[in-house]
Amino acid sequence: MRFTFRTAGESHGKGLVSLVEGVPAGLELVAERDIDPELRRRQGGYGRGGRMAIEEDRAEIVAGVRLGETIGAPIALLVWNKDWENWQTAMAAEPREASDRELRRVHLPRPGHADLVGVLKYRRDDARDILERASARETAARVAAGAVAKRLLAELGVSIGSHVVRLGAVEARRPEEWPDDLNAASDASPLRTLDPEAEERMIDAVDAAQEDGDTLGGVFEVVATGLPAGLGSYVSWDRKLDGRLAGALMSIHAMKGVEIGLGFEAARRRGSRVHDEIEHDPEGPVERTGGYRRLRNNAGGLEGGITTGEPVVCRVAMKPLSTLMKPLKSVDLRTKERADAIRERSDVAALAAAGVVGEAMVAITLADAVLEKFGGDSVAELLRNVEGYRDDLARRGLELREASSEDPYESGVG
Ligand code: EPS
Repeated sequence: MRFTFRTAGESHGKGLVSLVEGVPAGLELVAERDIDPELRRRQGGYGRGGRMAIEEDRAEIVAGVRLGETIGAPIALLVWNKDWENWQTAMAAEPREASDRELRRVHLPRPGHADLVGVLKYRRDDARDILERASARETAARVAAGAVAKRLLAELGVSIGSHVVRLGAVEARRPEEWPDDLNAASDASPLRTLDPEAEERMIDAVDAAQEDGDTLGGVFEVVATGLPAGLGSYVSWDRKLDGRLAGALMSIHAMKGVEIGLGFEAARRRGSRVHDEIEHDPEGPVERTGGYRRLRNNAGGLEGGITTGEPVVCRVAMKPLSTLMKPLKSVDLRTKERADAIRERSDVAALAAAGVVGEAMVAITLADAVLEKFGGDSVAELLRNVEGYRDDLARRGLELREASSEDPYESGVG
């Protein structure tokens, strides 16, 4: 069993569709309670443009759920675009007059956007055909699917949160005391950062970029806690969970880099300052790790592409958005003459929202790894399988065996 999803939908089309497969039967799922709050979180954040004042994203469940519970069938979710009202002619599915086709035509591709490469690849004359689907509006459908994954992971006691660690050149300090509920703390900040002092400078940076007709990117961090050791595998390249997480996160619009745990900093240090020493605590999380744990978590919760039971920590770099109110130079697709790139309504910074999308992609990847390891057509069956694994981990973790004096290897491995 795998947890998979697909989306369809254009930014100013009728709406977005999310088709989620692999969810076992018997999962309680209520759109207003489980999906809509996540969609609302994605719409927030300082630096967003006029569009978010138009939309009030909500998910309509059209298949796969009956009387508040999944039935094991594919789940279809719809998020309607309110802005569609203003685009019915330009974005109509039906054939239209030539003059209508000129409406909202885009022939000045933006450097950094999919506009030009899309026009070349799909043999379109109007970059509107490209940007409508390339738009980050699609991430609403990802967050809807991610909310289903989060609901499933919650059954195992796994939770996922995020926060902004850098916006442009402004770096946030890590709090001295980590909040119990990461999202409750970060959602309270307009930039979803845990450093109130950096938050002020981030707001100033967004204001300054806006004034200059410019945009800003940054870095957010996603943290998943409560995972058992043993998800993912080292045995084949495409089963390594760190690779799968990095791919899922890099697939989000405008993301340019992913670090796991210490990430690139690890490349600078000696091994002794990187690797996390192991200890055993019979009072520790025996059901998740057999009682083994780390004195720190530089590995970001993954060794050999497998969860260690420590929090999974991914940091993701987002480039500045490519729609600039003071545009860069480009080429007019019709005349091939040098011209300013198109200026479209857009955001100055969307990093706060990107963190919420990052949570969704991590949730989907982890839900997939959970189903891969434990299987189950119903939630009851899945949880029975999880329980069996946990009991075994706990039993083996607490079992004491005599160390053999004849052991030829001193390494303790063998
Ligand atoms: C986007 C441009 C803006 C953003 C949009 C992504 O939309 P519009 O062109 O309608 O002003 O608001 O993001 C969303 C609509 C959203 O829901 O996040 C782009 O070009 O990618």
